[in-house]
Parts: sequence; structure tokens; C-alpha cells
Amino acid sequence: MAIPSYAPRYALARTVVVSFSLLFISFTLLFSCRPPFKTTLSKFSPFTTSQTPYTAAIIYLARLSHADELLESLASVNVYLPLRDPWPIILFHTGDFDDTPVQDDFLARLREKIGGASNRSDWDFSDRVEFVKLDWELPEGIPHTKEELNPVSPSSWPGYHHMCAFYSTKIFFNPRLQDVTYYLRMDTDSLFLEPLCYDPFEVMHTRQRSYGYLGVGNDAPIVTKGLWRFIRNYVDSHPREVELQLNASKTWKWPIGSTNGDVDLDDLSVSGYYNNFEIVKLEEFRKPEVKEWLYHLIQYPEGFYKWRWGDAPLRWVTTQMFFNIERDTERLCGIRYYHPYNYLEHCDCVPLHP
Ligand SMILES: Nc1nc2c(ncn2[C@@H]2O[C@H](COP(=O)(O)OP(=O)(O)OP(=O)(O)O)[C@@H](O)[C@H]2O)c(=O)[nH]1
Ligand SMILES: *[C@@H]1O[C@H](CO)[C@@H](O)[C@H](O)[C@H]1NC(C)=O
Ligand SMILES: *[C@@H]1O[C@H](CO)[C@@H](O)[C@H](O)[C@H]1NC(C)=O
Ligand SMILES: [Mg+2]
Repeated sequence: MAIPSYAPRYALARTVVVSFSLLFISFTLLFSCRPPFKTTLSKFSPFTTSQTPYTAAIIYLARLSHADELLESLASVNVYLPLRDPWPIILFHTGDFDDTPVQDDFLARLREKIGGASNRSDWDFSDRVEFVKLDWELPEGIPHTKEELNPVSPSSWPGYHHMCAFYSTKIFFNPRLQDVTYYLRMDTDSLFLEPLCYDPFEVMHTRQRSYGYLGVGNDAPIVTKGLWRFIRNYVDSHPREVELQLNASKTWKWPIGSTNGDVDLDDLSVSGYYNNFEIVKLEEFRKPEVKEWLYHLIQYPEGFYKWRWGDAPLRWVTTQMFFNIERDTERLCGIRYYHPYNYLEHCDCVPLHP
């Protein structure tokens, strides 16, 4: 079945090919200078909390096999993203970019792509690129072969599953990001299409947001098996830390018909941010109560490695559980952006300081 271009394959992500009824292809899915002087500063100037210093980074999870599309994406960052400071561009990888000649070659190609070897401003951009290696190992407690584990999405196992676990949980605790206030994630297949009329980090910081996004879709039930029950159990055991917040939320919805057993929870999709672009204020995801939830997820490795729970729905669930959505999240408008299978409703670009 051909899926129309505005509909993702199951939405958020790549998965196994199943022509699951359209009903369930629910449609489209489509930080820090932990400011070292924060306390001191606010002591002296209590009315300028939004002026506290911050640091930022643009991050990718890179693969040498996708170097061409990564170069396109980086070129779009170079021309279209106006940033107050030349923040680092961190390319996380799992070993394929480890050798210096490979890195040098990639950076030379980047300079060639964005301008020409003698252009100093192109050097400035490529000088900001860093390579950071991740060690991905299958966790204890699950079979380490595909045959024994029998994952729902075998064709992408285990790389894609590692990616989901990385972006859902581990990213917040990565040592390179320890002193980064905000990260902006791009995927190798993410592209900016036109100039943006503001610096998105400045918007996040000025408005004191914890999570910035472009749109919301959902992941199909085939890749969220067991997730609703996992959430329900966690919420039931954390009435004060989590249930109170969800009860008060205008955006959180438990699946209809699930309480009386009319509907099998495994047949219901879970919403998710299109987080192939996102801005995250890291320290907000390191608060003890969030950490406890993330740790709970890690303690159930089948979630990521067998059932292929995605980082997109988990980002949605985590922000819903712990943030005040109206106060803490920002839909970043006016970003002309492309990622395969995501449908984004356009909203106009409004400069931060018109
Ligand atoms: N190093 C590495 N990176 C990966 C792997 N799988 C995915 N990624 C990266 O993780 C990011 C998300 O992967 P995508 O394949 O674009 O995921 P997706 O957007 O959900 O699925 P698509 O619909 O295929 O685009 C991209 O930057 C990928 O390059 C992997 O096995 N190894
Ligand atoms: C150098 O590159 C920048 C952007 O990458 C471009 O705007 C500028 O025109 C280039 N200058 C020259 C002399 O090529
Ligand atoms: C949340 O709402 C449900 C349903 O109205 C109620 O049973 C539950 O006690 C509430 N939980 C808290 C912690 O207020
Ligand atoms: Mg992608």
C-alpha cells in the first residue's frame, strides 16, 4: 500500500511493513553552562532571570553510511539558522567516525559543500563540528540474538532500537552535554528549507521553556505494544508525582474505553512529538522524579529492544507526566522544515523582538 506523502510510515518512524488498518495508521506523524553564576547573578539582579547565561549545542546522531544527507542537513543549518553564538555542532556516532582521516575527509567535504576551501566563514562553521563516540551495548536481561529476542521490527534491529533508547533516556546524561543548557536535535534526514526569523535558543531561554517542538503525531500500535500498560502502572504507583499532573493536564488523554476493558490497549496508538527536531533544556529532564521514570524505562529493556518503543512517543509521555505543557513547552512557529513522512501545519514566523 502506498502511503501518501503526508503520512508517515506508521507515523513517527520506520517500522516493519504491515498494512495495519488505516484506522491505526492514526494519521501522520509524522542543556549548561548550568549557568555557573546563576545563583550569584540572581542575588544581585533578581528581575533578570531570563538573562541568565546559557550554553547550547546542535546535536546529531550520525552514520558514515548517511554522510551525504548529513552534509545537506548541516549546510541547511549553516545558511538558515540564525544563532546568537557559534554553538558547537556535536556529531554523536558509534565508531564509524573514529579515525582522524575519516573526520578530516568529512570536514573537507563539508567545507566544499558550503562554500569553498578558501572561505574563512566556512572554516568557522566546520571548526564547530565535534565528533563524540557512543558505546552502544545491548543491555543485560534480554537475549542478544535476533532469533531469541524476536523483536517486532527485526529489519532495523538493533541499531534503530539503540537509537530509541539513546534519545529517550541516555541523552540527558551524556557527559559531553553535562554543561550544555539547551540542545537542538537534528537528524541526518532533517532539513531547514528557509531562513528562520529568530534564534530558537533565544526564544526558549527568554520564555523559560523546557521543551521546544514543531508538531505532534503518533506512533502506530505495532511499535507501542505494552506501552500504555507500562505507563498506567507507573502512574498508579506515583499518584503525587505523576497522576496529579496528568489529571490537571488539558492535553493528556487516557485511551477511551480502556478502563472498562472494551478496548485492547495494545490496539491504541500513543501520541508523539516529531522529535527529529526538538530543543531540550537538559536540566529539566534530570530532575529526580523524571530520572526515576527514565530509570524505570531502562530497567525494562524489552521496551526498546523487543517492542521498539520509540523516542517520539516517549518524549511526549515524559513531558506530559512532568511538565506543565502550557507553561513549559513551546511550539516553535515559522520554521520551514522537512523530514520524510512528517506533516507539519504551518504557523507564521514571528521575530522574538519585532
Ligand atoms: N549511528 C547510528 N545512527 C542511527 C541508527 N539508526 C538511526 N540512526 C540515526 O538516528 C536518527 C534517526 O534515525 P532515522 O532513521 O531518521 O529515524 P526515523 O526518522 O524515525 O525513521 P525514518 O522514517 O527512516 O527517517 C538519524 O540521525 C539516524 O542517522 C544506527 O543504527 N546507528
Ligand atoms: C563565504 O561563505 C559564506 C557563507 O557560507 C557566503 O555568504 C559568502 O558569500 C562566501 N564568501 C566568498 C568570498 O565566497
Ligand atoms: C486523578 O483522577 C482520577 C479520575 O478522576 C481519580 O480517580 C484519581 O484519584 C485522581 N488522582 C489524583 C492523584 O488526584
Ligand atoms: Mg528520520
